[in-house]
Amino acid sequence: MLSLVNDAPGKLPVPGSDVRALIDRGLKSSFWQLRLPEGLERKYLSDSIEARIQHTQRSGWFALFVFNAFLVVDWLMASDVFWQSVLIRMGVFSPFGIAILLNANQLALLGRGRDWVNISDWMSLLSGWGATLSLAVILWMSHSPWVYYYHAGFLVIIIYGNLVQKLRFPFAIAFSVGVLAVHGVGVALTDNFPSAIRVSTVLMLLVTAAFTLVANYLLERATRRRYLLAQRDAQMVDELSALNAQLQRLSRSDVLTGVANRRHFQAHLQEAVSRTKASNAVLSLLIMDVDHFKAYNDRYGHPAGDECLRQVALALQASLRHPADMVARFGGEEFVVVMQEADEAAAANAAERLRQAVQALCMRHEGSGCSDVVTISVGTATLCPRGETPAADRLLSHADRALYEAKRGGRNQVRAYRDAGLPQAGA
Ligand code: GH3
Ligand code: MG
Ligand code: MG
Repeated sequence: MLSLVNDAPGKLPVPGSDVRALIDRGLKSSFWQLRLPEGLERKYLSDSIEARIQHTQRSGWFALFVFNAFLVVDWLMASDVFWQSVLIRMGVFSPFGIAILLNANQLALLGRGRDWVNISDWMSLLSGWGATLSLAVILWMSHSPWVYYYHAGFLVIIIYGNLVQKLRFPFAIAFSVGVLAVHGVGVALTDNFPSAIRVSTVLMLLVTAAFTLVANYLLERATRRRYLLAQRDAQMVDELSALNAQLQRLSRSDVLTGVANRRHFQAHLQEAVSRTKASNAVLSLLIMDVDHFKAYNDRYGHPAGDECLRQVALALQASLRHPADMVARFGGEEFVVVMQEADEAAAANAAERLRQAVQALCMRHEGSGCSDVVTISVGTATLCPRGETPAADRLLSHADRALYEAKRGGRNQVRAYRDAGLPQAGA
């Protein structure tokens, strides 16, 4: 199931809130609402932080390379301050950028899960501003006649921050405003800035900032929606598998008693028999039938009969010792137990224990011809790996024959089917 997280690694479900409803609310939110519903927002930030750090690092190394490659442009357009540019780009900004990129993971962990105070975003923002300031200082120092055209470099920086680095929208706004401000101050401080170039670069920068911010918003919104859809899918898969598991459980258990039903028993027996044959082991099957149950129903009524069957099933279940042994309702008032790796002696012991357990329930049965309480008769059969097929059916009919003998012998007793011939008295 999807759960909502505050801070990784702890997962905290939001009390009283239904995650599916939160996801649907997020998907239906208005165009202007970027933030996901409370709780989901934190989970989104927490889930996406690793991918964001990775993206920041990849695009950061690429940007650092481009930033230094712009020395070529410095050489062409601001050659009078070329060596200062080398110092600023390679000696000041690059070590700062490299240190951040190498430690991005550790730095990001500091701000993990704390929403806006996300170190990874702050680092990207500060690096972007750092690059902006570097360019501004180079332009401010240079007296080259081409330097006015070099203001187009701010466009590159804005496009990088808003579209390549994909700063989160609030950070993208702060970043764009910062670049515009630095550029504005730079233009104001530059003497004799030709007004045609000044107006056009300011306008171009403004429009570029506006367009890239719109694109940034749309990108972030699409990313968040994709996240919500993926969460909804995961949630649905979880719900379906839970339902499926529940259905499987239901399809395998008996409605009245809760123990395994006949279908499950048959599959289980087939499987157990195959395994037993393959491993040369032994397997025993016990069939139990409540004695004079028709009379019980007649005397105490059908609902009491149902309750009696429930109690018998519980007693049988509780009396099994090995976790792999399985009790199932075979039908009506008949139960079966599959005992893996149990030889004839173990089966006889278990059968007697089950018989006593039912008797010990002390459920009054005045109509019984063999006791004054509810009792069962048990027939057992053991499969030794001698390889005749179909073994499961044979085992069942053997156990049934032994049960028949137990009934014939007076009920409330155990009989075992012996391979050599006729059933004999059990334990
Ligand atoms: P025996 O000792 O030979 O086994 O006699 P019996 O009366 O137990 O056997 P019989 O086959 O004559 O009767 C079984 C009865 O079990 C008849 C049927 O009404 C009852 N029965 C079968 N399934 C259920 C059930 O789900 N609930 C209840 N209350 N009775 C059931
Ligand atoms: Mg019966
Ligand atoms: Mg019966």
